[in-house]
Amino acid sequence: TSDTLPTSTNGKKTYNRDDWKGGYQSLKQEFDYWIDEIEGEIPPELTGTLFRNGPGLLDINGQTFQHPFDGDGMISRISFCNGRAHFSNRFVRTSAYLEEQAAGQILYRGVFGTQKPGGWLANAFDFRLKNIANTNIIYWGGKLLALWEAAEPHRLDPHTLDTLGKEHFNGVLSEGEAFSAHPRFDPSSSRDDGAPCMVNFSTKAGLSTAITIFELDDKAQVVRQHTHNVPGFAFIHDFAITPNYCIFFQNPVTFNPLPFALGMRGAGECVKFQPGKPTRAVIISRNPPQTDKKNNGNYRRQQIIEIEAGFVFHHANAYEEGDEIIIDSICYESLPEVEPNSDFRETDFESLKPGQLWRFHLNIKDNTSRKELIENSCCEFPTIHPDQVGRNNRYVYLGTVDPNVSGNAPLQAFLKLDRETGEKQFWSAAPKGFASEPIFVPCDPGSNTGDEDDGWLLAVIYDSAEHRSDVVILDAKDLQQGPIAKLHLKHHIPYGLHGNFTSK
Ligand code: 3ON
Ligand code: FE
Repeated sequence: TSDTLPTSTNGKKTYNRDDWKGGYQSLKQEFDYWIDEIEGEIPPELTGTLFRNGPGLLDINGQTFQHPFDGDGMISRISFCNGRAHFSNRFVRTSAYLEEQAAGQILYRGVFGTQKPGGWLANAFDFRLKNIANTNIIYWGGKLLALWEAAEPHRLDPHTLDTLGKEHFNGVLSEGEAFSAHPRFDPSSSRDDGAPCMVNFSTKAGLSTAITIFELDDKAQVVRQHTHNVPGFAFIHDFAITPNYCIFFQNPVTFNPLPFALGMRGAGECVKFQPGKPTRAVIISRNPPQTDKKNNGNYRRQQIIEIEAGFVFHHANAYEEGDEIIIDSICYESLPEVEPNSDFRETDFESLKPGQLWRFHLNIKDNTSRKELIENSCCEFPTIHPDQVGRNNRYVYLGTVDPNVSGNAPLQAFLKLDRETGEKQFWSAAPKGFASEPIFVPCDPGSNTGDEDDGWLLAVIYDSAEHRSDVVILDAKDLQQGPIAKLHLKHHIPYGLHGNFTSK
């Protein structure tokens, strides 16, 4: 029953799977209200808007999606002003969302195994991609954009959250062209006289993979774009930047499109991890050729260093130090294959390998590398102070398991690591609370002490005891004291993926 928490050989079990499962129910309703159930106090200086994205639907009329990553994108918006907070959520009106809602059934295959009803015959040779806009949401250059890595962004109205259409950046992207869900924001770009710039990428995978890098100025105009070919198939979810480089990890995977073509599996389920095989760190210069002295040719410098990294989705940050690029990444020793008829709601967490935070030192002078384990506990969703992107960051914040867990389990806590002193701080929502990506919000510049951890950590917690979600505000200087405010929503928010805070 849900009152007793069974223990495992692997330390303590701090959750019940049935409790966890509740966070993967669809949220079909759209809300718009001032949050009035608040424990603690919202800091009056906290001003701005937290946008989050994630799968809001996990089924259509009871036809369940095979995997949460196939769920339609739903935007949650929490606005803070004068110590009050307003909540609103809207589904991204992608064309496929509208069609499927009108039909009341699944009409598209999903990348992660969702099939149209009717068996493989009904799915074979249907290569249409459903752009579900479910992975991230950014506000940049006056545009609010919902991102999904395999196709173009959807633009939304920041006030009404209405979907305005697909965004192609004045024809830079073609119809259906990929634009990753993990842009990085360079706080100060030397190519733009120190102005901030957004860097993103797309991949076009085949026998070799084309990686295109886009740099957008603060008006969301693409000001630089270059394409590079790397040998072999690549599945790249995230990347990292430094002032002079973009760094991609090409995971050791193979891709066999046959089961996808034949209607047996989703495209993402045809990606097979190759345990023990090296990862290729692909380092691409952000500078135009003429300033790249080490490169005599007329192409931008590109370098590949082989490392042992397992499988990587997310990077925390990267920076340059002498001849090295240092990059911190969440690595999985192995990645389980998704079985076609398995149900993600029955995930056996303990049988899976945890994601752990590793540091890689990539020596670009002699093409060597070394790695060190930074954090042994299972973690995901690393974040840092936005001003430290591409620079040496002292602090990293992560979603993690309860400190009593060794091994793999759902995220229930937040962890702050001090890379200078080695100090760790935790706050755990176990046993009933389940965590998601934390977002670091720097304090108002006026009240700034100048410390890198002067700010708040914002996150959505699913409270399984009440089957609703809370927005928690933690003091980033002191996670251990617990939330300084807990904002109780009137409903749950299905476990999300990524989001961003804007003070604009
Ligand atoms: O050949 C390509 C293979 C492929 C996988 C074709 C492709 C471009 C269509 C493709 C598509 C990839 C896509 C659409 C990836 C989408 C990923 C996504 C929506 C989310 C990834 C999330 C990653 C993590 C680590 C999430 C963690 C979640 C938790 C810890 C739970 O709260
Ligand atoms: Fe991601």
